[in-house]
Amino acid sequence: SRSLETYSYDRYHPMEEIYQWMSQISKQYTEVVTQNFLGMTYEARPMYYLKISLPSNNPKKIIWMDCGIHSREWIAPAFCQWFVKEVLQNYKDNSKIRRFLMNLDFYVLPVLNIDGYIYSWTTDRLWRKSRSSHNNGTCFGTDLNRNFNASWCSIGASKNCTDLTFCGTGPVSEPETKAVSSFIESKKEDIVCYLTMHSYGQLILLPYGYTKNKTSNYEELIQVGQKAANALKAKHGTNYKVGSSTDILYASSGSSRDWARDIGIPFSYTFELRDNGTHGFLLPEAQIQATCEETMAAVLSVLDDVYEK
Ligand code: ING
Ligand code: ZN
Repeated sequence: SRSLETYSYDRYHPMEEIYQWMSQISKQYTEVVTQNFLGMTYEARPMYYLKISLPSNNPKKIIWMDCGIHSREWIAPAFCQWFVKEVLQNYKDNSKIRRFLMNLDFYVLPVLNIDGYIYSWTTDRLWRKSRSSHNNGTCFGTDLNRNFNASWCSIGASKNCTDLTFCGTGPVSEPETKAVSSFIESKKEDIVCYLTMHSYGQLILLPYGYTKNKTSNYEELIQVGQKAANALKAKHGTNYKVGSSTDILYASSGSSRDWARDIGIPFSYTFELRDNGTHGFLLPEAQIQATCEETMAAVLSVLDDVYEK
C-alpha cells in the first residue's frame, strides 16, 4: 500500500484511521519507523508511539513529541501525523532532515488521550479530559495536563471532578500519564527536547506554569522559542507569542512540559497552535495544511538549535 502518500493530511481523522495509518506506515517504512507499545488507556485501548530512527554509529539523542493530550484540540494529532509524513517523505533528499536523523531519533505519540479523542468524535466535540470514572461513576475525566508530577494540583487545577482542570486523585493517577511518564523517565538521559502540541492561542510556552521562578536556561529557551516563532511567521505571516506559561497564559500545575523540564530535559515547550479564537478548538480543515506547514518550520528551527548544543 502507499498509505503515506494517499492519506489525507489536510483532514481530521477518527482514531480508527489513525491506528491504521500508524500500522501501515510502519510496514511501508520498515527501515526507518517502528510502531511501539507504550501502555493502555483507561478504557483499555493500546497506546503506540512511532520511533523514527536511521541506523547510525553516532550516539543519538531523542526528540519526544506528543499530540492530543486534550481531546478537542484536533489540530494537534493532525500535526503529529504531518510531522511524521514530512520526515519520512524527505529524509532521503532533504539534507537537513537527513542530518537530524543521523544524530537524533524522533519519538512521536500522535494521540496521547485516545479515550477522550474518540469521545470527542462520537459524543461531545468539545471534550477535553480523559474518560476515567470518578465518584461512583457519576463524574468522568481527568485533565491529563494537570496530572503529571510537577507541583501537582497546587495551582490552576481543581480537585473537583466536574471541573475542566480536574487534576485526578493523585500525581500520575491516570494510566495515560503513567505510561508516558515512565517511558520518558526511562529515556531521560537521552531526551534533549520534549514537545507537546495543543491548541489554541498561537503561543510557544516554556516552563514554568506552576511557579513564577525561571528555569536555569530560561534565556536560551526564550531565544530558541523566539527564533522558532520567526520561522513560523515567515511561512504564512501567523503571529505567535513566546514566553513562560505563567507570564503569557496562566498559572497551572501538573503539566507534562513542567514535569519534563523538572526531570532534567533541557528543552521543553508547549505549542498552542492556531487559531487566536475565531474558530478556537473548531479549526476548519481548510486551515490544517497552512497550520502544519508553519508549525513544521517552527519545530525544525527548534531542532536546529537543539542539535547544535
Ligand atoms: N492550554 C494548556 C492547558 O493545559 C498549558 C496550556 C500548557 C498550561 C502547558 C500549562 C502548561 O491548559 C490548552 N489549550 O490546553
Ligand atoms: Zn490543550
